[in-house]
Order: sequence, then structure tokens, then C-alpha cells
Amino acid sequence: MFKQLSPAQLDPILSLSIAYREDSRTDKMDLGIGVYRNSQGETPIMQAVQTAQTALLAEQKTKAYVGLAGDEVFNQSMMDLLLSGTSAHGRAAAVQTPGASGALRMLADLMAIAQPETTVWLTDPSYVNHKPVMEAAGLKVRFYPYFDRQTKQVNSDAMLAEIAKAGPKDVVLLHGCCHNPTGADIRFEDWQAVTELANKNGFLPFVDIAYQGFGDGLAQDAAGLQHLADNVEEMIIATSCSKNFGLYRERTGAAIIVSDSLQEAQKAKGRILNLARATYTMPPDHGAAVVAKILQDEKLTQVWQQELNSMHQRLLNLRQGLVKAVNAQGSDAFDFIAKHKGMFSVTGLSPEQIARMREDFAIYAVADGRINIAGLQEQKLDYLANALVTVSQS
Ligand code: PLP
Ligand code: TYF
Repeated sequence: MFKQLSPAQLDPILSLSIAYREDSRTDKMDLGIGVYRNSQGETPIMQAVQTAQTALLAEQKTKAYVGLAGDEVFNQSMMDLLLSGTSAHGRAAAVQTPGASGALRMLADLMAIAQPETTVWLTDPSYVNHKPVMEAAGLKVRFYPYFDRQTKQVNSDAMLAEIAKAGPKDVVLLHGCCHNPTGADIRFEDWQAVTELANKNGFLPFVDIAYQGFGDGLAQDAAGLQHLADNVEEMIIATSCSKNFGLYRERTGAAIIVSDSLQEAQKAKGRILNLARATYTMPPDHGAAVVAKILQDEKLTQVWQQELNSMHQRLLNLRQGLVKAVNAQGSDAFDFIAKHKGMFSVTGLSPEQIARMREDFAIYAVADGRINIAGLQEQKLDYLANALVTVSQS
């Protein structure tokens, strides 16, 4: 049966991690996959997570199934974290999913049954898995202008002019904050403009938020999403605990549906549960139980927020430090890195220049020019700056 299959297409980011592991050079640097590393180059378990899971181990009395929607305390906590204080808070429903990846797929499947002719509009460029996940669910995909390769910022005028063409059969996907891969975020005024367009032209806003806390702080990073949620009848959200709780491998996220009434949101949630049943049935428990424990405990929440904040601060320092190191080489070509938000920056380097970084400097970055700032170490900034300047001038 399977011999007729053509070979698999490799994931450009995950395959980079494999190549990195196999590289024997001792001065190698992994700036590929989006994982936060501390100044020792490690991704430690966050303190609040450690405490919560120790408590869970002591308290947990059973490993019996939880249910199709996962942990409802977690689901409520995710809605509180994202929607508290908005009019959407009382007309939303959430489903725990295996990471935001699971949420993206469940929401895509939901759109495919509700409106099979849906087209999902993605930023150009977008997270590597957005297009394949939407297409796997049978949806059409198109891209709207987003990143200006000259300024390395968002071209808001071009973006809004294109989104103005989206109608009732369209879904416009926005990154909640810390755009992957570019690092260029839209301004609050852009969120307001998109909200107006959604209400005027009838497209459904879809927000994917995977880095809350890494841009301008927990509350600020959700401000655009909250403006939308407050002002539209219907929207959908995919959210992740991989980065801001450091729970990557625990596969912890949620799909949230905001509707005009709680009853409608819960009906959509029920349909997602049907879809989950036919896919993975139930999400894994551990990561969600940890998050629920943290967010239901004031002290643990504080510990978590402080650590997240220090990770965020360190990221800002790394961005500024890198720009300074490049400036010290006599170049201002990468000053935009200090203006980007979150873990990533698209550098503007070509695939050939990225290949040179890998061959000549043992620096691994994604072929689209993306580097993971959160994977940097302070003592390696000069080395990276030299590599960036050298390959960009070649
Ligand atoms: N959405 C975006 C924009 C991402 O960058 C990622 C990757 O981390 C995901 C979704 C998937 O995250 P998760 O690990 O929660 O599945
Ligand atoms: O963009 C990233 O690096 C993260 C992690 O197939 C990731 O979002 C990368 C590739 C992939 C899934 C997750």
C-alpha cells in the first residue's frame, strides 16, 4: 500500500534542529527552532511550573480520563488570561487542545464543516504550519501583504488595503503579538482598523497568540486581541502555553470561540468536541493541569509572571546587545532588530547567506532569514554580529 508514496516533505525548522544536533563543531549556535534559552544555553523548567508539578504529583490520585474538552479549570483560566475585562468574556467557550497546533487544526476543521468554501488569509510570510494546517482541513489559503522587506516593519497601508477586500466567506488570521517569523507587529491603530473592516465587510477574525508576555508584557500583548474581542460578534482564537509557560513538549494550548451569546459559543465548542473525538479524542492532561494550578493560585501566578517578565527583559537586552555589537563592526544594517518584538527577527539575509552562516560560522538560522533571538547567549553576540556583517556584505 505505501510503496507508491512519494517521500515526505521536511519541516524546514524541525529538520534544521536535526542538522544542528549532528554538527560536531563546538562553537555552533542554534538560532533555528523557537525555543527560549537562558544565558547558559538551557531551556530550564520554569520555577512556577516546577512547584505546580511537584504539588500535582503529590495530590493526583488517578490517571483516569478527563474528558473531550480537557481540564475545564484550565479552559476557564485561558479565557480569563486573554479576555478578562472584555465584553467577550461572557460569550466565549474554550477547548483544551494539544498545543496551539491542535487548536489551529480543530478551528480549521470547525470552519470546514460550518462553511466549506472558506478562504483563510495569512500574513505574508506566516508561521510555517499555518498554510499546511488550513489546507489539510480542506480550506483555501491566500496571503495578504504584511512584512516590508525594505523597512523590516509591517506595511500597514498595503495590509489594510488588501484586508479591505475580505468578505463573509473569508477568515483573516492575525498573530496576537510577536509575529512569527518576522518579529514585526501591527500597531494598536491597525487592530482598530481591522476591527472596523471585520464589522463592515463580514469576515471572521482569527487570532493566533503563541507568545503572550514576550513582546511588551502579558497585558499589552493581548491589547489588540482584546479590542477585537470587545467589538466583534464572532472571532476565534488559538493560544499556546508552549513558550510563556515553557511547556513545549507537554502540548498545552486552547481553542477559543467568541460568539454573540454564550449559548452559541458553547454550541461551537460542542462541535469542536465532536471533531476532537474523531481526531485525538482527548488532549494530554499534564501541561494543562500545571497551568491551571499556577493560574488558580495567586502566589504561583506571581512567581510565573516574574519569571516570564525576566525572560522578556533578557530578550530586550539581547536585541539591544546584538544591535550594539553590529554597530561596533561599523554597520547599522541590523538596527531594526531592536524594534522587533518577541523571539524572532527576519534579518533579510538570503537563503545563500543563511547557508554561509551555517557553513562558515556554524550558525543555524531558518532559510527564510529568521533568527531566534531567544536562543542567543550574551557572550556570543560579537561572534554573531561579525557573522551577520560578513555574510551580508558578501
Ligand atoms: N502558532 C504560532 C504563531 C507559533 O509560532 C507556534 C509555534 O510555536 C504555534 C502556533 C504552535 O505552538 P504549540 O507548540 O502550542 O503547538
Ligand atoms: O516557529 C517555531 O520555531 C516554533 C516551533 O513544525 C515549531 O513555532 C517549529 C516548526 C514546527 C512546529 C513548531
